[in-house]
Amino acid sequence: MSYKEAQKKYAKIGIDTEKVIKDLAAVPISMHCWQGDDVGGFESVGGASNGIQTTGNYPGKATTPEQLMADIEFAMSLIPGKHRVNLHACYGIHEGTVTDRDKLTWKNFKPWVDWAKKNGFKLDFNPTFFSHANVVDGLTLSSPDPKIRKFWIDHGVRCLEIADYFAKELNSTCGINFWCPDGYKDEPSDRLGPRQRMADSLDRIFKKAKYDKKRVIPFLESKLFGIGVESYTVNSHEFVMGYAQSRKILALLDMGHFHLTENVADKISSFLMFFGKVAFHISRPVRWDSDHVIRQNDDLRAAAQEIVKMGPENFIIALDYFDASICRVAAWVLGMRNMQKELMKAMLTPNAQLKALQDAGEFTAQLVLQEEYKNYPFEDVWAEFCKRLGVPAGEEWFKTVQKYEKDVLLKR
Ligand code: RNT
Ligand code: ZN
Repeated sequence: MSYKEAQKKYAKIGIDTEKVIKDLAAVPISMHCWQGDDVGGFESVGGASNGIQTTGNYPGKATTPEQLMADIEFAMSLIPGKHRVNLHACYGIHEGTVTDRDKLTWKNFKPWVDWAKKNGFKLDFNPTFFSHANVVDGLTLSSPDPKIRKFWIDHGVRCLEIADYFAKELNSTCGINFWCPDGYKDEPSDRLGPRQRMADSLDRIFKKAKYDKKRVIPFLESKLFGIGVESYTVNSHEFVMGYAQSRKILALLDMGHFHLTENVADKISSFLMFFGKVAFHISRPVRWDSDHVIRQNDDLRAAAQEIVKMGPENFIIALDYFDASICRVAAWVLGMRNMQKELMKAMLTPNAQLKALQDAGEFTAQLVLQEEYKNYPFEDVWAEFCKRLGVPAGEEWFKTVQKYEKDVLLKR
């Protein structure tokens, strides 16, 4: 089918494909720098640890800031639209000796800002509460040791100030996500104490840091469990909901941080009602929080449908996965495009009509049409979208990645 024919077919069910193309182009996705080097960062050669791990050793990963920047630029050239880049504090750039996390400043991120300006990217940020010797007995901000807590509080303060620098320099908002791995492998005797210490540490961070409250948007990420911390996670879903709600910050939903039979998409509308905005880590858990590359599966479809129905402008959409067993650049491009494809499919769904059927109790018609609309000619609209934004529409993008892999990645 041609785009013109698809446009007519969609018009019959009340969908304006021109508007969809325009609307989708305006949705920025925050692309995670950490897919490029297996959450390694530039502080040590140790790799990811403390509640986070990657599997695989596919060749060609970025090991310097220049390589990571080049790979991100290349990946972005195959993704339609203009997007954001999500950095972690462990990606600070150090001349000679490494500045420790409690002393990081904007200077460690100036090269990233210069690069972002040159490429027209906006930046988001994350303090890094893992892969560090000061994660003691699996704890950071909730440690019973005041010295350890202070180190991580100082880190949080520094990071909010770096986020403020990003926001000012790039004239944009900057989302900053707090994820702490804190938890216990086995049944703790005290479940309350670590949570009280966590809340106190977070309060101190937000109180001490100087940042523009309008432009810097902090959120706290909840989690069910991690490898090695199976019995107790300090920042559980309930803790995060309570903390974020009472302190007027946002809560972040990660698709891999719930029981696998839970419907994460169902949580979105409640979040939106009570927080106004939702921060989202788009990920794909396979049997556990494995952070596989996102696919066009039912979970992603359901999340995208909710995002579109609730208004994409109310979301901070950030990808969070890291597969070290396949070409990392391909993993970025595929995941970003899959996210956009599902958003487009959701925009091409006549949601008002389906809602009316629900409200009228017409459940048979609702089911039939929900299924039939899935087979509408989405790919023709997608191809037109890609054409207008100057990127390949189909799998030919992968040939370009293969060439980059041969010419650049495999020569590292
Ligand atoms: C870990 C969390 C967290 C990290 C990133 C690197 O389970 O999902 O968001 O993946 O901060
Ligand atoms: Zn996450």
